[in-house]
Amino acid sequence: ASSVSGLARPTVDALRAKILHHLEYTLAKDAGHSSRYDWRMATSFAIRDEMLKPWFAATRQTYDTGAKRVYYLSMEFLIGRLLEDAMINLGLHETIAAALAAEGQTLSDIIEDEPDAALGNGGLGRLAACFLESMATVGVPAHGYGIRYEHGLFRQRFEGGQQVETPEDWLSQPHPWEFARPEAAYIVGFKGHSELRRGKSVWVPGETVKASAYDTPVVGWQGKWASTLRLWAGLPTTQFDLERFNNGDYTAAAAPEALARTLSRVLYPDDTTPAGKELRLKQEYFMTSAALQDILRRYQSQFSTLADLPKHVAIQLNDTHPAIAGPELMRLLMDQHDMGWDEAQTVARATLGYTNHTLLPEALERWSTYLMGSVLPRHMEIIQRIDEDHAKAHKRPPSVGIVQHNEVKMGDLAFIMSHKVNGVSALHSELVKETVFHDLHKLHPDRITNETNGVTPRRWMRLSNPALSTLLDETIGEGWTRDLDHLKTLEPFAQDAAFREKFAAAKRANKVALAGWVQDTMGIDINPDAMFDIQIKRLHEYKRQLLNCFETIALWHNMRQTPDAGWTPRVKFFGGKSAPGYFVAKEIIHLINDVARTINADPVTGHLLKVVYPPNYNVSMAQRLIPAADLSEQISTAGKEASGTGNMKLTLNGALTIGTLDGANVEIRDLVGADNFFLFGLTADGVEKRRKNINHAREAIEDSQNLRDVLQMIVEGRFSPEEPDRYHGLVDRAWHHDHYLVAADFDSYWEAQRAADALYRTPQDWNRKAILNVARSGFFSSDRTIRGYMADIWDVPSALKD
Ligand code: DL6
Repeated sequence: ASSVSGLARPTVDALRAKILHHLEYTLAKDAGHSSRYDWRMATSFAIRDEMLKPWFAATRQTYDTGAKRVYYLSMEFLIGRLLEDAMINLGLHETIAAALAAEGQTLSDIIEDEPDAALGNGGLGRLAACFLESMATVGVPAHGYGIRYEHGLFRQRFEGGQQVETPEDWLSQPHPWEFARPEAAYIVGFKGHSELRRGKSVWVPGETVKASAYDTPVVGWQGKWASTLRLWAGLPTTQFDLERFNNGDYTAAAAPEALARTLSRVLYPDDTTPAGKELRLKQEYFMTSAALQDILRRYQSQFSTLADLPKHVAIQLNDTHPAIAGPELMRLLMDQHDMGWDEAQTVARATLGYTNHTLLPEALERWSTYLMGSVLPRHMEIIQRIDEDHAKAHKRPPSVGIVQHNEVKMGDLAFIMSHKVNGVSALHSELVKETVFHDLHKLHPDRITNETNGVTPRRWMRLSNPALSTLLDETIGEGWTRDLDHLKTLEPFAQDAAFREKFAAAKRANKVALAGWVQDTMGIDINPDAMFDIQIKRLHEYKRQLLNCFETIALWHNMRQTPDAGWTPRVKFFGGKSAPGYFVAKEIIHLINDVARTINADPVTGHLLKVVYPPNYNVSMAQRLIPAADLSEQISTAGKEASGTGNMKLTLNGALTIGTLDGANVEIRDLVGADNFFLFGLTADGVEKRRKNINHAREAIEDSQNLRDVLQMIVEGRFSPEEPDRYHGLVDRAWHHDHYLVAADFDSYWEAQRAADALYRTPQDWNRKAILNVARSGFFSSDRTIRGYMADIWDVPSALKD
């Protein structure tokens, strides 16, 4: 068997020659007349060549050893830029920089030229991207399956402070990392009907499309292993209608292609509400069916008995979006491979695992039985029979049932068809048992498990924070990059004044760089010695950007009244997009921008407070903001944030957290120590209790002079003088429909913020705590998370020898 081992690294000259070769022979460009795009493409191809060795070796070893494979099915992969990530994992960063410099090119300019691959909305998609990299680092034979959306997450800009969406077009330039695999193509059907032929159900689809594969290799740290991201594009199954075209009916001739391409045209721009629309269901089935057909084809090329599928294959469902995998795998096993019902169900369940990422009831998908029955008639039959079987096998309460009130509950389907169901933080997994899957958990008490999320330290430290990475290397060695637990050895340095100074210098350098970027791109002058207070995430009511915005207003108001009261200067950063149709979230964006405009123009507080909301937050912007953060805002209503991963990235990069006991904040606080975390707010239990008092918001507002002042200023049009009643609706909701308990938590948040202010004024203490945050954040590596899935869910060992 071939084995995957360390890489022989090319020299500067060899890489320079490779880049020139690609410039000439792949791009047909002369070095003297090449644009930045040409240099980026040539550099990417040169790096891609280096990825092939570990990729081939990992593939060969997996075939040769018959190792068990993991398939991660996800409608989202928020991968961001790939060039720098690949260079860093292959250890080629300096070599490439030197090779390009020899050609008069600057690596950082070339890196900046790459568009972000934004095939995801937020945490769920970014987690999938971290997992692919961690599986490649830990040595898991793995494929990620998703959709090759032509338009990823929309671009956000602000017009008069309001979010405006424009299409994202990352594929308008060729994507250098992918390999088209036209030979890997599968027919996916929709609609039609199911009929009995010789006692067997047969689906006769009314529409078909072809799913065609594109592969992107993902190399792990030091190129010891690689995983594959296989994305599907929609193509027509019928040939181009030349006759129609020749008759001048160009639209009809192009219709089948347009229809098929619709499936991979756009990423669904929401991560919290079920689309309820046919296209979304079709997209989910398209990806899932193509992936399962591909998995079975690969399996059968190696093994003969489909009953052994779970011995060799583990399939993980990233949320309910691919939950149709249960009935689809059964359909393929029964209708195409003649397996019996019971065996197909047992095999499918033993193969599938399901990760739940939300407790928000509106985000647990449900499809009307009408839609499911018309788009996927055969699957509807299978779902109904799975449900009947489950009902027969268990004395279940009336609340349990996949099909209820003319709806298919995809969460229940995913649960029933998986051998393991996991939450994504300790608190979330417990709440999953108590709430969304309360009854199913009672029937299957061993099914729910926890795998706390993690983030890859390669991208989220080594790539994005070279200043701190270098300091870590010098202080504790480079081992942390592969084993983030090594950070523990940093702990004693928190007491070392000389180290604290170096640590502070690294943070300051990152802040200076961010301040320069803010000045260049937004024309806002900010003080790098002010506290950088950062809230970056999707705009959602439960994440409570509104609470932060109210506190900003209160702070400004207080500063104006006593500008000489020794305030800690702050810069409040916001970053994030709202779903296009989410009115309330868009209104909050508008308010934050109006508040920023007002505060940033105030000469009285200019040296004390600034508000910065750069548009179009994405992975690359996160890489810029996170290393420069002093304070990490993790302020969701307790019980609502499943885990969070931004909270982990910020902790790892030495920010202190101000947060509620929600999601993975709980574990962060336990690990870094309660003294090194600014806690505030109601607990998940407390939230439930407080909601029972229907006057909770009014009472809290009446008790808080600060909050009353804030609401008064907003309602008077202080931040929107051109339209004084702009936020009347928002203020009315704050008084009467405060579902996320902004008012109830306001005073406690204010106090915690003032504690942060006080600590920041003694930098020795702040830095000591920040260092302890870094030193104790090793647990939040996605390598640890992946090892958890391998042991608890997939039953897969590492393919790497060491
Ligand atoms: O597990 C990844 C990520 C968590 O860190 C976030 O807390 C959670 O909100 C997010 N969930 C989703 C699912 N939304 N829907 N559907 O994005 O998952």
